[in-house]
Amino acid sequence: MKIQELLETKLGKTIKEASNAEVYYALLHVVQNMAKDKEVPVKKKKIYYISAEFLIGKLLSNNMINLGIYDDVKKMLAENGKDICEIEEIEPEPSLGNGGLGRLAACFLDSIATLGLSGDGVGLNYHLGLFKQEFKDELQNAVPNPWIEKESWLTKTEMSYPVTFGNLTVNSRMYDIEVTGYNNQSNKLHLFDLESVDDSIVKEGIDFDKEEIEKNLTLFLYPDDSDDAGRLLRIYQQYFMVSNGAQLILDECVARGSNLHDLYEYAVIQINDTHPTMVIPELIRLLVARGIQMDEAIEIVTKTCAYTNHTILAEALEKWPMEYLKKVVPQLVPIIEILDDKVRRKFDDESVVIIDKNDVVHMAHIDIHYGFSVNGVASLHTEILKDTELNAFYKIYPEKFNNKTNGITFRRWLIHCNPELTALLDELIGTGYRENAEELEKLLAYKDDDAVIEKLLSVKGDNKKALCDYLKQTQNVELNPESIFDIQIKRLHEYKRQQMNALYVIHKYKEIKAGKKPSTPITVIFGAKAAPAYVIAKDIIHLILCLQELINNDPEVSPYLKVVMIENYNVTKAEKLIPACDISEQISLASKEASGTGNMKFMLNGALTLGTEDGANVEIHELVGDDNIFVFGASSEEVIKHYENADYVSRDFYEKDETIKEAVDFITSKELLAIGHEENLTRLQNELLNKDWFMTLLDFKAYTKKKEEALKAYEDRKAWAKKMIVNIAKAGYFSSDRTIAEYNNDIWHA
Ligand code: GL9
Repeated sequence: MKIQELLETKLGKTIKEASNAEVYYALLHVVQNMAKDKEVPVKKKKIYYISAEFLIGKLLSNNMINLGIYDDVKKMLAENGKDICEIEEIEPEPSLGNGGLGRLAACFLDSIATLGLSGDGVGLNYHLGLFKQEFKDELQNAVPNPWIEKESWLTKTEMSYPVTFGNLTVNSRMYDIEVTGYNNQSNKLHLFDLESVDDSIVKEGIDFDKEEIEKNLTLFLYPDDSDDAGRLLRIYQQYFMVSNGAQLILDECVARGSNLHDLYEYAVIQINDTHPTMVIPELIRLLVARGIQMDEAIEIVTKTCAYTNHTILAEALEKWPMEYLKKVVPQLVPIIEILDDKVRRKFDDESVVIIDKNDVVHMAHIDIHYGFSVNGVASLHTEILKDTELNAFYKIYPEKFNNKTNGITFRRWLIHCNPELTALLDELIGTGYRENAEELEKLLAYKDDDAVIEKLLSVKGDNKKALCDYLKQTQNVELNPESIFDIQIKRLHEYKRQQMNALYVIHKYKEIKAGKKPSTPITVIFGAKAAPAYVIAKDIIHLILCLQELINNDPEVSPYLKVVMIENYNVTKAEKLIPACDISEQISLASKEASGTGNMKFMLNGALTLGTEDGANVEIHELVGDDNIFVFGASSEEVIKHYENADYVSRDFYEKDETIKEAVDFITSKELLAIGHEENLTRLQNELLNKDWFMTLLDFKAYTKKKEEALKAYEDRKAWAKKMIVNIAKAGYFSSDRTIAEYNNDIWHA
């Protein structure tokens, strides 16, 4: 049956007569069923990608693109008076992730299916998501983000497992989301949930009783962990996720013919950061319960599990006090003790133990000793892991360490979000790049073609206009599409240095006030959520919102400079921002950003990177060459030395440099204090002066200098467009299809 007929049968009326919402839900069902028909039975080995986050974004258009029906449906809807963009707006965005790590997991599922591999995601079904960000009084306000509707992409399954915490046993419920591959089979994302969860316990903002585990277990991703109850809740969540995952994996492998002694021939489990680490002792426990000897169980699990490290920041290398584990998962404690004991017998090195002398359990150490692969997510990051952070482990297990530079799916981050650029590429180089991303290189042939340059600039211009319209509608801000769009969108964290960009804005504001006007107006756009317990991150948002208020309402300045902080930045907003960007801000302190993936999305959409030699920026730089990127700042070696010698003193930079001093002083100027709160602004200023742990002032001068260079380069439109072409042409390397092919060749062998 044709899609129109299927839809109209489902609707019980014609598409013309139906509302946008009715069409959306009817399409959802039709597309969901088409995806289900594409599921291919597994041969033997299956990949299980287990992760606390899956930042999947809206699914309708993505699935239609992957199923190859998007263009037809769009046309058919238009013929019936319906605009596909308006129908997309109806879909709520699933709120199952926070940042790059979660979005990476989503891109990976897309590529696993696209490459025809059999691989499912395993995670949790958070009812209220991360949180929804609202701005009030120039401050971030966190409220619940309910996203699950009666009819949704989630399919309730028959699967349910018992999970025991101390003396409480709960029964889970598994929900599935179809994961479509581009022109290929589909896999599944399994999200575990608890039917007794009750959102009505959420009172003020996102506050709730953290001890009511049966009611709160799957309410929020990353519940506040600033107290004991919050930290315990995170362990409850993690164990719930991995115990369900482990039971599912064993059942499926047995059903496929495994005798469990050969589990590793039927399953490979990729552990996404340390949140799912307890899957290792849990699997060991379950194997022993099914009659396998402890030593053999440990060996089987070690051959089945592989670990990806996503950060060198201590906050994500989780460590749990043994007393917490004794409370939540007493059944794992004897196993973790055995794992620790084996390590202690083999290695006389306190830095690699599992349970340290303070009775704290190092989750990453479990992954490294009892997994067969450890990978970083960009070349520089993997080198830093080997040389410094995980050096003691690298010496023990050099063969386990490998790099897998991150990637992004071009289906969402080009074909879907930038149809105009996609059409231009199709016209110039054919459609082969859609399946073989390296074919984008063919675009290089057009570097000196004036007609192509003209078209490319006009596509960018159209995308900027579309963003202006969207922001006018959603945030009531008026932007100039002829200005330079300088965009920094990512989680808010001091290491990512949104505060350095804000100091630049101050610097520019002061210059304009003093009569030095930029020849092309500049629009600086930020989008970021701050963890609700991260005080300085929220102060940085406050500063940006105050600057937005001050600058946009100053008739002397606003024709030349505008500042916008996007409210509730998410995947859907990223899809509108990235195609419209000129300058991609990737300004983390070198050594701190493991990879970054936004940097890749911007490059692919023809933005030029202004960045430090950090994470995958290093690889972008190598690919495009010095002339097509703006690189600045201290190197990772210098930064690591500063930390080792503890010799960075931010106040010295402040005292020695007038520009820095002026910008930092302005944070508590009468202009900003008239708009914002003294407490927040003073606290942030003091942090920069007395601590500045991520060395903002160290790189500030180099940053402003490089940014001026980029702004100047923008004036020569033709030369700029050539740089855009090189960036797009070289972005093929960053397809997640390449990354997943590497995971499969080197680690999974599925
Ligand atoms: C992150 C890194 O900070 C990013 O640099 C990296 O690109 C991604 C994906 O590998 O992983 N590590 C990490 O803990 N997060 C990352 O984004 N955090 C969250 O997403 C919460």
